[in-house]
Amino acid sequence: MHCGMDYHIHDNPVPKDGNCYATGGHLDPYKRGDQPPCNTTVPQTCQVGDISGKHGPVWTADGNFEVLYRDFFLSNVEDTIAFFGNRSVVVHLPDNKRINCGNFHLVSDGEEKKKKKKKEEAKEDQGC
Ligand SMILES: [Cu+2]
Repeated sequence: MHCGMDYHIHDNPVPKDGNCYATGGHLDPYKRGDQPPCNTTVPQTCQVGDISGKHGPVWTADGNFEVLYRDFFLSNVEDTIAFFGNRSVVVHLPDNKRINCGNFHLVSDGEEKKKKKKKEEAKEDQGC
C-alpha cells in the first residue's frame, strides 16, 4: 500500500463537461482485470493502461509532477490494440476517487512547427 496517487489511461476520452467518471475503466485490451494489483517489477503482467502501476505513482509536495519514461506496452500507432491517442489519463486520490483527467492529443512534427511559426509571426505583428 502506498500513499501516492495512481494514474491510468482510461478507455474513453474526457467528455466536454469534464466528468472524469465518464472515461470508463482502464485501458486493458488483454482483459487482465484490476486484481491482483500491478507489480512494478513485472510491468509486462500489468494492465496496459496502468501507467502508475508500471512506473510508480504520482508523488508531489508542491503540486507539480513531471515524469519521463519509456513504456513498451502502449502504442502510438492508430488502429492497434494498445493505442492510447484517442483515450484519456485519469489521476486518482489514494481512496481511488478521480481527482483530475485530460485527453491525449496527437501532434505531428509539422503541426508543432506551424504553431511555433504562428507564435513567432504574432510576436512580430505586435512590434511597431
Ligand atoms: Cu484510473
